[in-house]
Amino acid sequence: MADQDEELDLRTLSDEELTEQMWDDLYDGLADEIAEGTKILLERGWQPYEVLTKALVEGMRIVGNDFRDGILFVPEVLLAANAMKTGMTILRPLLAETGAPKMGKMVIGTVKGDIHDIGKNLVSMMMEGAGFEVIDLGINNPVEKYLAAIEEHQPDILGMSALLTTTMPYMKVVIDELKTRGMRDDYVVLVGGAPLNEEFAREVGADAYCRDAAVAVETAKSFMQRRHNQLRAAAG
Ligand code: B1M
Repeated sequence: MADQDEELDLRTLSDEELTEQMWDDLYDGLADEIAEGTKILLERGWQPYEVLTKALVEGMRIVGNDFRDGILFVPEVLLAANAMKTGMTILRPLLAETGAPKMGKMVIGTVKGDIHDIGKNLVSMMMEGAGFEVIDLGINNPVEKYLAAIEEHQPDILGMSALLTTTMPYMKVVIDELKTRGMRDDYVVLVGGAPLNEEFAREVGADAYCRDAAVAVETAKSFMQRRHNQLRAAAG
């Protein structure tokens, strides 16, 4: 780790050293340094997605491990999350800049009782980048919020995120309500979050579990393709 008393010029570091320095800076919650590191990597020709995954997401994984092991606590993790968001703010327009035709519409939100939003925000960004219109409901969403957004925006896809084993069962509450109202088959339901897996997604009645943001994009695209094919077959 760099000597805290010395002013470290991030530009003098090699790509590998800079990436490792960014993991340290994320760990220390240094938002300005993360912003600078993100910009430097972009200037050096890194793809936005590469900066996101190799510098930011990997740094957050390290933070997550030490949080789990009781080395870091909530205030420190909040600072790390804030630093990560600073980097994501720079990457967001670049990831969304593909100019792809609109692929479909998605409503997404973190479920009730859960305030984790970094992963969901990443999914939103990547979906926008892939040409989806995204309506992001934020965190801590009760079933009523999802239903109101579905009614208002008529999306193709409903996405739900949960990071806690205590909140992930709430996804079933939302899906069951859609079933009760006879609306379940009108939408593709995709779920994600670190504690989930495919089996859980099947059990709660989702269409698919998405391991990460890239998988979410691929899964959403393939469901949209299927929808278009079905509509074409029905029309002709
Ligand atoms: Co929380 N936290 N946290 N936390 N936190 C975890 C989740 C935990 C695993 C840490 C640990 O113990 N190792 C643990 C959960 C344990 C469990 O349930 N078994 C935990 C805990 C216990 C808690 C509190 C209860 C701590 C406390 O208060 N004692 C508390 C709960 C608050 C609440 O929600 N009610 C809490 C609070 C917090 C902070 C506020 C400090 C902060 C959140 C800040 C924020 O999000 N704005 C925080 C953080 C940052 C974490 C860790 C360290 C990092 C999460 C993260 O952002 N990862 C996390 C440890 C970990 O996951 N390793 C942890 C980076 C992100 C890019 O990955 O979110 O997995 P992820 O998203 C991925 C995929 O999962 C997927 O794609 C994303 C991008 O590739 N994905 C989707 C996610 N959502 C999707 C939706 C989709 C598709 C894919 O829809 C289609």
